[in-house]
Amino acid sequence: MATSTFSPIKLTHHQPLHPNIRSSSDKPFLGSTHKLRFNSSFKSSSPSRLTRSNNATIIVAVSDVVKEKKTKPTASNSNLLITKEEGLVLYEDMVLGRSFEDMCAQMYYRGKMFGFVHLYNGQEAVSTGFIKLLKKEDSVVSTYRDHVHAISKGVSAREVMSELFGKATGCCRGQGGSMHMFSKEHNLLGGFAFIGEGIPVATGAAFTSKYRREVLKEADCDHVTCAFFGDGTANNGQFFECLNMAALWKLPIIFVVENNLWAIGMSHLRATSDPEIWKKGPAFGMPGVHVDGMDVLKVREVAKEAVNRARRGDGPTLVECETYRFRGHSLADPDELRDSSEKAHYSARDPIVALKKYMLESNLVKETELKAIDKKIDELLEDAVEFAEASPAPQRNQLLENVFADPKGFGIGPDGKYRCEDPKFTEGTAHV
Ligand SMILES: Cc1ncc(C[n+]2csc(CCOP(=O)(O)OP(=O)(O)O)c2C)c(N)n1
Ligand SMILES: [Mg+2]
Repeated sequence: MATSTFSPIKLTHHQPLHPNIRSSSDKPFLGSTHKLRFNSSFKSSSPSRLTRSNNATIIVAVSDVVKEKKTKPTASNSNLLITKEEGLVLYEDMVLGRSFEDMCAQMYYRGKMFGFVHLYNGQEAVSTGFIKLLKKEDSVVSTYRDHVHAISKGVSAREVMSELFGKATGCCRGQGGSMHMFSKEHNLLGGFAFIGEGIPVATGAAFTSKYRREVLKEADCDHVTCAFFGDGTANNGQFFECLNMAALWKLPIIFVVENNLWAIGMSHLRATSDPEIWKKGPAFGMPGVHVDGMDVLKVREVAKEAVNRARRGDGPTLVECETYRFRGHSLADPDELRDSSEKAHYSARDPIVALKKYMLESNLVKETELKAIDKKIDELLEDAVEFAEASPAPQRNQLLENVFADPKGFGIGPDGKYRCEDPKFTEGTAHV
């Protein structure tokens, strides 16, 4: 049994949680200053390592990686965590995500989109930190807060904006809308409106990769899946069922909890018996990691380890990213429940500002280079809006497509014939 190889969890520098369930602003929740680190015992569970790691402690949280690496005396820029090129990719992706959402808010308030729209502002370091490490063949499963995951995975801003406008050129031909971004081409396996719904889909995708590699003998199939979901969702039963299956079958999956401390208006501390979500990893026999989700470099370090672990065939990891959303739950939420001091605390830790500061202070880039990226993104988003605006609405009969795999699923009409055989039905003009 995989679980027998794990020894009890031992945390260092563990800060006790606030015992009360008052405002989470009383004290920083988990405190992103923890200095817990990956332990080498979790780097591989291949048989040889397993024997050696029997007495080792599974470590479960992270990481003042950036700070620690910076202090190492090395030549030139080699002490930095990223190269210039990597830094620019991260910066561009985060600014694109943020600016896309700001543009989306403008368009929503101008009546260009319908239904609920949930923005990702503030959480960009998580999407960018993980997804920019993935290959195209790797899968991402998101939630209803999915625009930025889609963009990080390579779906164009045009296609995402068009989808939001409900246009035929959207990534789901206008049939999905804000909460259901999907792209087969980019292995974006969906945004999901029901919380927790994506977790089993992600687990299935990870099972597919393992099945292809081990049963169908596709040796190069080392694809991994990242499942993103929130703190509130981590109280849902599907999460636990999938942790169990993923650990049992050593699936190549990373469960990424974006703990923004709130589930709509419900504080995480009030709703969860043990708010440290990462602890559930070791309980199921996989590493659990807590990371500062406002720091893209830290997220990326953790993500690298977890992705490599999955790719090597060593199994799943649970990563809890402590983050914050800078806007209300959805664009319909006046956001009156959260303390202004809490909001101020996290907005001072804006992940984009932090990365920019890091790159400038380490002389990795020049301000003009970053400004050029900002400008490029402004233009790209203007273009995305124009494209969405000018795109056609879907044909009415499209409503009947992609509902059932077998069109006979539409059933038999009052005339005793299959509805799908009536041309008016497929045109969308039949009375049903
Ligand atoms: C199965 C199900 N139950 C309830 C809801 C209503 N609901 C929508 S969002 C949400 C809170 C989710 O919070 P969290 O997982 O923390 O994600 P966040 O919105 O913070 O990103 C709930 C309960 C739902 N969408 N699906
Ligand atoms: Mg939440």
